[in-house]
Amino acid sequence: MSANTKSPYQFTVYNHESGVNVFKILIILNELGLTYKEYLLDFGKQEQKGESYVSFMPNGRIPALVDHWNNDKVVWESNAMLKYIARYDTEGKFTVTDPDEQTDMDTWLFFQSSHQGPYFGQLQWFSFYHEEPVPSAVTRYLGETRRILGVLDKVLKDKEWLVGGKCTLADISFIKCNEYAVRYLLGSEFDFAKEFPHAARWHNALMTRPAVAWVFKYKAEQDCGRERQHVTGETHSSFEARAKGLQKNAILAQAASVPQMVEVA
Ligand SMILES: N[C@@H](CCC(=O)N[C@@H](CS)C(=O)NCC(=O)O)C(=O)O
Repeated sequence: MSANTKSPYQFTVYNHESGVNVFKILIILNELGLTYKEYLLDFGKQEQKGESYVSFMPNGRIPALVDHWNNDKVVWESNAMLKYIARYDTEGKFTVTDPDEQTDMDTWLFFQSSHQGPYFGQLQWFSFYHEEPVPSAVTRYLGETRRILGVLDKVLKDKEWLVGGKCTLADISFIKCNEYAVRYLLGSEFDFAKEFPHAARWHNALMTRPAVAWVFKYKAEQDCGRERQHVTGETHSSFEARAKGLQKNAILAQAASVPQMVEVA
């Protein structure tokens, strides 16, 4: 990659229609009004494992970020990306200055990437995608998912946000996996507000932020229902055929308006 200081947008965000960890990246970029363009990798062609992508993203996964206004600096691991992007949060809207609070923010970012992300992800895998049923794995990860929501609920009992009395990178890092767990992983009987009232109040406050609402709406259009395939039972080929046109429209709409955030009604 070569430096491209002339790029009209600052970042390229490597993404996939179904990407989960990319939500937080799009959210912070929109919250801060930073300019970006997405590059959608084709997982069907295993582009994420291809030589050209892996040459700068050794883990062969999404998301990844290239900062064209900083010598095409590459950043990956979504929470490292959040912290990198926060360099451009000149007003410190989503960061904290007190060193102890900075450590607390890092603690939550590490907890998210070492606990919430992997455990919720394994619950998704064993609930919907693993070839043969493994009930003990589902039980294990269901227990962990509830336990993690319990940890959040407990700390949020006495405070509105995780760190520093305001919404920070730490809060943003949890949004998408919690939303997915509440909507799909924990089943239709699950009552978030009843079981984890403090975590539910915090999550709902995050979801109503305009940038968050915009990213969820935008990603729903981009994803075109892929996330719901396991619920609707739609076959892969029928999905691909239906999604092609819709995705094209969503991407064209986005290309026409990058890098702004549109108002969500
Ligand atoms: N810890 C990583 C997780 C990255 C990750 O698991 N990405 C998934 C999609 S959300 C992926 O690229 N899967 C495709 C693959 O494994 O080939 C992060 O937070 O960025």
